[in-house]
Amino acid sequence: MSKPKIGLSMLFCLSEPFTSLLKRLKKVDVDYVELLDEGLHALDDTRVKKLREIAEAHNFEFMVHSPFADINIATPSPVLQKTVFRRLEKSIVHARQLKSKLWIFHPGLKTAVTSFYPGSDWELNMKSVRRLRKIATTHEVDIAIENVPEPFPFVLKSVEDFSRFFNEVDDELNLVLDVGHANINQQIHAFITKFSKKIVHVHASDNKGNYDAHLGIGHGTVDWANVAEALKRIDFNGVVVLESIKQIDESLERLDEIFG
Ligand SMILES: [Mn+2]
Repeated sequence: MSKPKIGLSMLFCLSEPFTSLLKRLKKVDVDYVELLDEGLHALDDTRVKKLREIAEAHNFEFMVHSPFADINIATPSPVLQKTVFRRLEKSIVHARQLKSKLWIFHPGLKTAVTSFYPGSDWELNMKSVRRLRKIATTHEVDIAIENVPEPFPFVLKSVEDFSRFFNEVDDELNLVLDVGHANINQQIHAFITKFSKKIVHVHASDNKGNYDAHLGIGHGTVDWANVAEALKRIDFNGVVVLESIKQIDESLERLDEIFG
């Protein structure tokens, strides 16, 4: 069985300007880089061109994490829905131009009016996911949905939520397993077992089970040897992307040891 490939999310430098991201990319020592189309690193045509040049020169492949700040695919507001989709489609187009292996997105969120319209959040989320799938198919980009952490009001968080979701979504949508997020739900193994055929990509960061701290690998309560064992059991052969915001070099080494 092939061992998981290790990648690096540039989340740890999201507070730095785009020029600094470019400098860092010239020095990374991984085969896969996950970019965040967000904040100071939001993509545009000029940036995509520069990123492609670096990726070709340094021989790595990109994955793109969709915008996530104030992006709610389950918004009940038609005008916001329109804006959100304009933004997300632009992101998918840029992912395509970057030859991105995958475009990763979060489920929608409940709002202040959700309780007045029971079930509407679920329906809106489902409708938007189908719409995203269509857009992604048009642009020939692979997309996958990520499990997200407590205490945020996402429509889908637990294994139970995702089971119902995947049963209803009636297509081949896959899952990005965020180990740190699942650690907060205490469902790491439940996610891996239940969605053994769906997990195509893994986000790795540590935390102490209380909040999504994105700590270095080994600095929280995640039992990484166990995670590696479980992923081996399901024949996972996607990329394990480091999503810590501290101890980057040390965490990359640890991932190499754990998954190597
Ligand atoms: Mn993540």
